[in-house]
Amino acid sequence: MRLMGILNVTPDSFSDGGVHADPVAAGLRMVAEGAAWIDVGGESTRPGAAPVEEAEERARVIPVIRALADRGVSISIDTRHAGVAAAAIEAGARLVNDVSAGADPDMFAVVARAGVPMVLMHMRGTPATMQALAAYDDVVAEVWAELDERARLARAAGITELLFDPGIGFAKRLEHNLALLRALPGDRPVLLGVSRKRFIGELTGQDVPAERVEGSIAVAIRAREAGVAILRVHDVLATARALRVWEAVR
Ligand code: HH2
Repeated sequence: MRLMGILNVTPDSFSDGGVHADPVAAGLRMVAEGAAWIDVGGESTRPGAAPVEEAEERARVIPVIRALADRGVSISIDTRHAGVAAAAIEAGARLVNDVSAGADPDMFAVVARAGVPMVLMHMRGTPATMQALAAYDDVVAEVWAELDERARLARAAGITELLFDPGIGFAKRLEHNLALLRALPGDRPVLLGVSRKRFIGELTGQDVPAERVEGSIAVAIRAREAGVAILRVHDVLATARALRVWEAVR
């Protein structure tokens, strides 16, 4: 399992918004700590977050991507906007991570033309509306079926390499998140993001995201057991250390 370090270049992300005085240094540090990828994002997708103008998002992420890519770092661009994805790829990004799984009508074409892999994440609605849409009869079946439908469209547009993400915390309540984590599929490449998320706070009684590291690591071990390909984390060093011990014991 590879680790993907989260680098939010936003003023309002739920956990690390506004904290990186020097985002390039923060990205390089996560690589030194064991991250194989750095996921650069310029728009918060936390529940209820306000959308960002595309020009503003681009101005936030492109200089950081260029600086890190020039230093040989493998960059993923976390965006819902095809224009931002295109500019990020031009600046050196090698993976597109789209929490809307290609809702922008131009997204699949941009990714296909660039020939880079894409992460399709499950969500319903938008970050502003999603929590009201967290109603499922069979969350596991519905989430993976909805992702399969997005994958069909992505492949039809010419994208050949896909990763799948059940979208923990996106239009999901606690029981939905837990059901999806229990039933992670072993038959396809999965990218998972659970780091410091609200459901961990619900289980441990922690409102402050930075107090959710231990719970995040518990899920990291579950992800490793389930064969997850890439785990998206804030706490690279702590997660890498925990996994190293788990690997040795196993
Ligand atoms: N979670 C967040 C953002 N992007 N991408 C994928 N593929 N999977 C996730 O679970 C995921 C994601 C939300 O976390 P974060 O980036 O820390 O916060 P914010 O959206 O507030 O910037």
